[in-house]
Amino acid sequence: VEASIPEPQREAWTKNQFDGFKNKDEFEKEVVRHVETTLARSMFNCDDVAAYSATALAFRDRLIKDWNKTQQRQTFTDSKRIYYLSLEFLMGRALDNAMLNVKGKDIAKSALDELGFRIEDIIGQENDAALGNGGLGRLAACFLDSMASLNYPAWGYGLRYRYGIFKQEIIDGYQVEVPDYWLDFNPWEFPRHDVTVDIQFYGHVRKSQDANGKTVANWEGGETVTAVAYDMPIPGYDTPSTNNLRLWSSKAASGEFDFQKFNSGEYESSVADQQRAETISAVLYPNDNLDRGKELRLKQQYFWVAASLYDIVRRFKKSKRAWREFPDQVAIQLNDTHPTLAVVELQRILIDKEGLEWDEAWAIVTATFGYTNHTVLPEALEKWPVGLFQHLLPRHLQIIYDINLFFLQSVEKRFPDDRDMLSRVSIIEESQPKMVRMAYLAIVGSHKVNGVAELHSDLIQTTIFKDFVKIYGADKFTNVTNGITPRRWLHQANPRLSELIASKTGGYDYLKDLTTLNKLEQYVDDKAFRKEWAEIKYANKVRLAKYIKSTLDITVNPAALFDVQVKRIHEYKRQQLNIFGVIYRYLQIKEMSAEERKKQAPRVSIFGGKAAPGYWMAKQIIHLINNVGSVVNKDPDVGDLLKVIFLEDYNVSKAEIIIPASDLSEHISTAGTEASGTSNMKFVLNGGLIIGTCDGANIEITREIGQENIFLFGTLSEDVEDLRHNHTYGKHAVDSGLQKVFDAITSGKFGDANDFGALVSAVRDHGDYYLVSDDFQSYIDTQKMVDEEYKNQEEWVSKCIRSVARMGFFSSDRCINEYAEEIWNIEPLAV
Ligand code: NTF
Repeated sequence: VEASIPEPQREAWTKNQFDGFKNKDEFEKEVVRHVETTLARSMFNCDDVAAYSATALAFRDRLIKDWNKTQQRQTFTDSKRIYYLSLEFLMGRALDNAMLNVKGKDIAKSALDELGFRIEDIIGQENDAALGNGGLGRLAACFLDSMASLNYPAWGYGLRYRYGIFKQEIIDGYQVEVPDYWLDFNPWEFPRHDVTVDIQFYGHVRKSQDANGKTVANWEGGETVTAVAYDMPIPGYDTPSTNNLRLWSSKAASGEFDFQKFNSGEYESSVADQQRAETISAVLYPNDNLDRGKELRLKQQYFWVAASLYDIVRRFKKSKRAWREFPDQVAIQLNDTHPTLAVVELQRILIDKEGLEWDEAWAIVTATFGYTNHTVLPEALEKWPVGLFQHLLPRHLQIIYDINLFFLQSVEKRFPDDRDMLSRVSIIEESQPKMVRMAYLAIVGSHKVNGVAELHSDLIQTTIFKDFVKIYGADKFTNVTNGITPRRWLHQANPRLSELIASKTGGYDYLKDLTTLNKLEQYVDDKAFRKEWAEIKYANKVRLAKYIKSTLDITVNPAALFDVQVKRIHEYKRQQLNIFGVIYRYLQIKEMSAEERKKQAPRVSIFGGKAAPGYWMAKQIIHLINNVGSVVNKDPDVGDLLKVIFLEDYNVSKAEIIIPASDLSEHISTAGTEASGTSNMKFVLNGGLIIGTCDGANIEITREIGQENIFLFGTLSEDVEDLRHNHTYGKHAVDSGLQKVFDAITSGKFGDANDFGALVSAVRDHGDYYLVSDDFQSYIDTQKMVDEEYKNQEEWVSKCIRSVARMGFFSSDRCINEYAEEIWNIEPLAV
């Protein structure tokens, strides 16, 4: 307000508004201007990188206009906002997305052409913003796209990691990790050096009496680190709404303390302080579905949460409303338990800083937060040692103890006869050492808890959070099945298919209401349409085949069935089942006569995905896949019948090439382990079929597209426990087909058998926790069905079209509307 221009001078501002380019010529002018002035280059030294930079800057200018307007409008109307707190945002590239969302890609394409560049090459220059591990981070990115596209006043809050998820190299069949320094040139972020928050760690709590004799807690001393805001514009599709993603970067607090150190000759230790501060936002933890409990991770969490809440509260206070109106203005969604400290921090602000009474404050807190659970895997549920909390966040630990005390008191009143209940639901686990159970804290501190697919939401209510359903009633728990943005995952990744769909459904409006895809169903029997459809799939496969040739120097036949499994490598996702199946197929081919071989359907098995650097078993799986590939791919008996490909460094931009090229994708987790999965949705939406287990969103995909259009197999989730029990008591013999696979591995056919001993014995000797042996036969049988059905291409393509037509439900727009209505109580605000 202090910086606003006085009335008489505003006219000069209004008449000089920058409007951005409106046509090709204006765009060209913008690009040339950026090359020559912003980048200080010329037509004599403009390479692809410079052309990318200038193009990005021109589109950025466009976005900023809408972004400013959107933010001004949100401030002016003082409407309720949703704040999405996520430690991961797996955004991928921004330029293509920005061009498509503002409908400027055609202009850019012809302009760049005239200036001497191919738009695909220019798009390819951008580094992925890879600030996430997998599904959880990509979901957050899809949500940002949907919130902006649906005009919800929404902000994302996260960390600005200097290093995103590592880059994966495959050397001699092994994964090697390379740091991902992605910030060299990032035109999409705006440093806000004026938006900073000082964050405190360690120290101690002093209690004193205020003027009214009330005890107040004061947290003082310790270390201070400064959070600096970096903002990224998030454009909506075909709307001026442009939301903000605010990422915090850490730097040393510039207090007098530093000065004294410099002056007193402690230069080195002063620089060391600086580095310690910068370490907080230096690196994304590379684990997917695993909690490792490192102190720096807890520091990251508090740093990010405290800065975000300070920002949110500061914004709320500008409106001068009463505190009890806070939940009418602010909704905060916790993406998993990573931001759960926000619950404690808001309670601390309200009672320690703003002087509210506990109960009044707590009512505000619980009305503000919602919590999304993304996993039931015990190793992924966050717990922090009480001692670490005491050391790092002493005041927060006190508040957690109080939250727990009041919670347990209320439980005891309602269930006086259930003696075990209190210890079961306590936020503090009475173990050695004692632990803070973050999921329980998140449940107690939120008004809604949701899972991410129907089966998963049922499972959390009947297993890990069962007691809380008894305590709070079923209404506090709900399901919001995940979704994906059709803008990136169809329109951007598969432009030709998008164009074909638009030509049949009446334009690109289907991108705003994905349920209108159902209009496609009437063309299933249209031969010409099917032919066009098949041609597009083939072209996408040719593109992937070229990519495989250029990166791995392996020739694959685009007419073969492309069978794809790309996702983080994890035992529960069972890439080992897939590769064992591939080995089985190979052994069968080897046994066949030349005549029999001719009848076989050729296949390319494509894998991709990163293993967490400390996950040894996952790395063994990668190694086995690569070794199998190097044997199979050069075996003359096999030829085109089978190729095994491991694509290096799977990420969002590679997914955009791989997914549209798949005929069959694998989503084969042990039933009950994959909370939802979202790539399953992407593959079907791009006209590929699925082989999968009855797990996560596969179940709802089946319900939507029909069971005749999906290849389901394997154990059901309700039977998993009994089967595991059988293994424990030795009541299971390894499947005979799988035994042949193991024999081949142990004979050294795929390299030193010792290398893969652990993979074999996990199944054979150590209880087969993921039920690979139990599901092997039905997996192989189902793959046989796939082979047969793929031979009938007309029927196969019909299935693909029908499936796509029925995928409307899986748009992240549907998903965000459900959150908005059921959890956030928030309305769209058109700009
Ligand atoms: C993941 N969870 C699940 O494993 C996926 O099934 C799901 O699709 C995504 O979340 C998004 O909901 C996690 O990454 C975590 F952190 F919870 F383990």
